[in-house]
Amino acid sequence: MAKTVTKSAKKPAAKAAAKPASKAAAKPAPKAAAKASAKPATKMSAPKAKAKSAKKPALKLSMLKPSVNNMTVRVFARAAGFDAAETDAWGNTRSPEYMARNPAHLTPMIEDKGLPRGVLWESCAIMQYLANKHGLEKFYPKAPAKRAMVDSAMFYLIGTLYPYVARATYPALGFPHYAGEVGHSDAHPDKKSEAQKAAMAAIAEPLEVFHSFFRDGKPFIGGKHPSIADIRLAATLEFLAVIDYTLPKWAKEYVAAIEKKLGKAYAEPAGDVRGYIAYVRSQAKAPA
Ligand SMILES: N[C@@H](CCC(=O)N[C@@H](CS)C(=O)NCC(=O)O)C(=O)O
Repeated sequence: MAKTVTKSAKKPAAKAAAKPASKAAAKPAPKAAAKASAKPATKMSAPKAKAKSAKKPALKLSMLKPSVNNMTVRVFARAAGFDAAETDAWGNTRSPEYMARNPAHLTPMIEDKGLPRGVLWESCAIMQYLANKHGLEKFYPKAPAKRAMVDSAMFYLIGTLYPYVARATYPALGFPHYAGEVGHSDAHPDKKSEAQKAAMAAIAEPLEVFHSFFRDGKPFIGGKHPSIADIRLAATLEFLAVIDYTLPKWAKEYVAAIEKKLGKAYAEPAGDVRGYIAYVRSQAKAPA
C-alpha cells in the first residue's frame, strides 16, 4: 500500500505554515491493490496481487504545505500511488545545503538518482517526469496530440493564469511579490491595491479558456480522468478563496469533481492550503 510520510526539516517556528492541521497520511488505493480487493480472496490469487502492490515507487519530496505549487505535486503523488516521503522545507529553502542542491531555492523539489543533477523542481516538470518514468498515461497521455493539449494547458497556466493569481492573492496570503512588481515596491498602498484589483479582474479571461477550449465539453482537460493539467488547475484555484473570488459555476463544479474523483489524495493536501487560508483570514479579522 502506498504511503505518504511527512517529516519536518526544520520546525517552522511561529510561521503560519505550521497552522494547517495535517491529517494522518493519506493512503491512496493503488490500482493493483484496488483490483486485488475486488477479486475473491483465494489462496491462489492473493499472493500474486500482493506481490504486484508491494512495490510502489518511492519519492523524496521537499515541500511547503500552504503552497498550491506544492499541493499540485502532493496531490499527484498520492493519486498516482507513490510511496512519498515529504520533508517540510519551511524556513529551509535558502539554507546553504538546500541552495547547493537547488540554486532556485524552490519547492516542490524531488530527489531522484536518475536525474542528471539529482534533483528536479517546477511542479509541472516534476509531474511530467514522474509520469514519463513510471508510464502513468492515465495522468499524462502518451499520444503526442493529447499530450500536447495537457502541456499547453500547463504552460498557459504557469505563464498566464498563475501570475494573475499570484498578484491578486499574495498580498492577502502574506507571500512576497516578485521584484519589479508594484506589490514589491514602496509605492503608495492605493497603487498596490489598484494593481491587485487589476490582476483579480484579469483572471476571468484565461480561466474561461480552460473551460471552453481545454475542457471543450469534457469533464476534465484529460477527458474522463483528471490529468496532471487538471490537478495543476484545481490546486491553483484553491488560492482564490483567500480573496473571496467568485468562481464561475463550472469552476466550482470542476474542482468538486476532481476532489470527488481523487478523494483523499486531493483532500489531504488541499486541507493544508485551506487551513492556511483560514488561518490568515482569522488573523486579518483579529483585532490589533
Ligand atoms: N513555478 C514553480 C513555483 C514554485 C514556487 O514559487 N515555490 C515557492 C512556494 S509557492 C517556494 O518554494 N518558495 C521558497 C523560496 O523561494 O525560498 C512551480 O510550479 O513549482
